[in-house]
Amino acid sequence: MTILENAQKILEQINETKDNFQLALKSVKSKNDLESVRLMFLSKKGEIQRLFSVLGKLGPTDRPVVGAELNAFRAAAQSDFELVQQSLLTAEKIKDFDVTLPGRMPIVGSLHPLFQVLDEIKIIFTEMGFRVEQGPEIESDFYNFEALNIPEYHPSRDMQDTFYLPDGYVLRTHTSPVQIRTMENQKPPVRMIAPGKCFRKDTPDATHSPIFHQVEGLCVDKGVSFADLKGIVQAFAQKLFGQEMRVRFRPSFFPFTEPSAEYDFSCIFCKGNGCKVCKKTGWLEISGAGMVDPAVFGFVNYDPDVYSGYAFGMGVERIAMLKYGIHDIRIFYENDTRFLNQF
Ligand code: FA5
Repeated sequence: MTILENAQKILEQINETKDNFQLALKSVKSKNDLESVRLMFLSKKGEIQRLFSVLGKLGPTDRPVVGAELNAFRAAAQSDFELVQQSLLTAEKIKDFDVTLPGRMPIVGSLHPLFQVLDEIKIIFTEMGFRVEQGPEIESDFYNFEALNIPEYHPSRDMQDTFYLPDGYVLRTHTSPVQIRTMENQKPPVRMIAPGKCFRKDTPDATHSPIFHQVEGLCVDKGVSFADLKGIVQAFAQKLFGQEMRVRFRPSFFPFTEPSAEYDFSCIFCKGNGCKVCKKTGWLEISGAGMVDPAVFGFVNYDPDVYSGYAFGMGVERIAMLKYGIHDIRIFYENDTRFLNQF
């Protein structure tokens, strides 16, 4: 037989072996079948190796051509073999799967209690006709202080211990700057609330945290009075806590309201008798409030002879503490899942 005839013959044998291999692989039903295919075709004494051993009989021109064909066949055969092996393993695993085993419970998260309360607050106020506004947490000195009638070097700046940032910026100490931003962009009447994060260099204790949340409220229109403020606060407190919740107003001072007040909700822990949380007063301080100072209207071009308004800034953590009977504000931020899972 000539060298050329030899090459032709080996190529035919390769094709024949390919067909036989595919047939054998298709009929595999078990691990044993698969092992027989491996032994017959892919092992050291198998068909493919036997074909390699006759390569030596070929001349230098044919050997690389047939060799390449044989290498490609071996690689393809190996990969087809592994595919069948994998599907057998998977089928076996499914067969071994114990459907009577108890399932693993997925860990389901829930909204943080603070945000649950915040959602309730938003619903109550939107139902009473207030829009929800937002402002930046990094605020300019102008919006956080100046436009709220708190000039530089004025002692009232010390009321809120501030985190100062470069270039005249601060971490906002309250949500009141959103009053200014809203009035700059809207003509009266205005009825808005602005929930958000605030930052102060306050030493953490049971009722103070350096990061906390407030909900600002602002209502400006013709003929708005302090009685409207008291009415809205009382309505809000009773919608959130029920009819038995009592509210008290105390005189206070804020540079951006005149007159100014603070209001407290009755302490639900001791029913007003005095305890550790309310510092024996029977009340928990919730908010600053007052009638918008005419000087503030000056910054936003509202005519104080035509319009009047009230504003308030409530502490959300304090409200959530009352709502859920929590004695220490710090627990909101500890990420303790034993606490969070209860909500
Ligand atoms: C203010 O922040 C004023 N901007 C509120 C205001 C708005 C007055 C509009 C008038 C008109 P004050 O510093 O009192 O006020 O804070 C308001 C409320 O935020 C407090 O009553 C309290 O509930 C909450 N609060 C203040 N500091 C903290 C703190 N460190 N941790 C938790 N809550 C706080």
